[in-house]
Amino acid sequence: MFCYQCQEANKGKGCSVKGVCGKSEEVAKLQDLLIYTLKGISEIVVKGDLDAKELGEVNHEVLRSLFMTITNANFDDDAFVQEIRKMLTLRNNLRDMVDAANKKDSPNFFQKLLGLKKEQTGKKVSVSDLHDAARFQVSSKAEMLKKAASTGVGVLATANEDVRSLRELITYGVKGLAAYAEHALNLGKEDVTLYAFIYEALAATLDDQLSADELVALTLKTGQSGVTVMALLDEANTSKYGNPEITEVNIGVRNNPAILISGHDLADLEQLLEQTKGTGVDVYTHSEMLPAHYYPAFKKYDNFVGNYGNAWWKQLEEFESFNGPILFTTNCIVPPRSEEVKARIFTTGSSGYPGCKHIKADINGKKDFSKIIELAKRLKAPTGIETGKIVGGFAHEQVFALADKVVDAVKSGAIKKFFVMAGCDGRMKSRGYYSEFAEKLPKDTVILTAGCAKYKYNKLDLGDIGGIPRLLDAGQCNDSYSLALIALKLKEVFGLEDINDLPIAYNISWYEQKAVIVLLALLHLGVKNIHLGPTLPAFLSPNVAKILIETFGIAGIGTADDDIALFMGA
Ligand code: SF4
Ligand code: SF3
Repeated sequence: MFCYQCQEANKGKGCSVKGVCGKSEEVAKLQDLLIYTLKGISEIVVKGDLDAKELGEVNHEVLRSLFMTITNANFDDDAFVQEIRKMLTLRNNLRDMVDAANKKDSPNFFQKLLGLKKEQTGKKVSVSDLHDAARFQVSSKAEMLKKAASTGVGVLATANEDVRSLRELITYGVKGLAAYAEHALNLGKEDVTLYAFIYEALAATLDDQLSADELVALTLKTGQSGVTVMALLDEANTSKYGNPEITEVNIGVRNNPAILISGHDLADLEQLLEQTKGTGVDVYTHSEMLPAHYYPAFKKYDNFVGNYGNAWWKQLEEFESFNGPILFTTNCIVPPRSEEVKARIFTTGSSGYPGCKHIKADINGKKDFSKIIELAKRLKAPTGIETGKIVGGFAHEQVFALADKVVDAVKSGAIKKFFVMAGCDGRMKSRGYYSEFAEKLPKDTVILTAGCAKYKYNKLDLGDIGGIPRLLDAGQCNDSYSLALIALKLKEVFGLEDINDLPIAYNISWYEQKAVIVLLALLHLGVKNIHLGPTLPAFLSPNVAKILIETFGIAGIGTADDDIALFMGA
């Protein structure tokens, strides 16, 4: 195996035996083969000139497959074997469609099934001209593992380190994009241009004719789709659940049995709250589900008690003391170390863990959480680990409502600078930098945050500036979109030409591939001089890193004191 897609890649280079995340060699290989299959599907769609609008099931399964390969989302080898089989069947059907169009005979079975007209079924492309990714065939798990280990499949299949770096940067951005698109889809919103882009991007990663410059251009285009998908998800969330508003969230516990819901999927949370209401079972959010408390629609549930614990990487201890069942809707799962805790973990959507019960949706998208609720009733109430409240809900509409106050504070000099500190948290000790940075920032600065990065400083007493809290939490990592809208609004209010003329500095922490799409989206919006830490991605080759540094002013981090001095212009 070789994987270097996340910030915790072994020795800052890559995991080659077992993932630091706990991913086994087998799962890593199956993930590689799944991605390879998706690349083959993408090539057929692109070369066959198939219209993504007509590919409903394929589009949705491609999102799901990509999401399954995001760091800490799914560790279940059987789930990957099944998904590879499913995607190979869909891939072969697409190939048949293109083949049938070539032969100019009547629509084949699958075309009829998809209700496609003859002229929609693609252009002439010979199957023998297609890449191996569009043609290989395996069926058993052993065959899959053998294929995955062959040259040509994994990350190292691309020999040139710069081309490899760009291909992987695009692929990881596409993974993040797919995750956000799946959340939007779960709320009934989709944008076919995003599917078309995913096919274009993944097909391009197989194309040896593309120059490094063309791949750089595609990387920036990935950022453009990142903005589109975050806007789509924002619309999906706010049209269904209302605009996030200033909210105090309880971090203590009550004395009822309870379920802890983790991950990012609000549609799953809604179903869980509906099914637990009136049962005597409480619901707590974990990690990235915290911002759900900010949405008006979830405030009507009396059993929606508060947020338990901290960022994902502290879950081993915190799940022990929670005592009740845990439902993962997405990443980040840490392999449980005791059978007792494992028996309390359930997964749904793209997440999975071997031996943990996985809850699937029926054809109407309905999920039956009764087994989790029944288990909760038999278990003890959570043991409190913290008390008090934290405040959040500063997504775009809430901040716009405070715009006059914010603008006055900037004009009077009460606020000197904003710091966007969005992104992810992680296990590395070096991330203590972010707590120190937040704590040491001058008192006339405001932090804008989103994502699980916030857990490094959201329980510090940072105070306020004339009633405006010094830490404004917009929400989940995808709500970084809100931070971009806030920046664009300030640019408009201050009549500036360039977003980079605002008194906003970007000090972003990353871990997994959703942070990659957020970063690319910010670059697309023209944001420059983003500092990225705690380390630059292992998948950036020196030359690709140089392009990002020279074109966009991307930089790493130093010490908190030095960086504050640098940002404040001392
Ligand atoms: Fe290593 Fe990260 Fe890949 Fe896991 S996801 S195998 S920790 S690089
Ligand atoms: Fe966190 Fe996994 Fe990235 Fe959504 S939950 S930000 S790391």
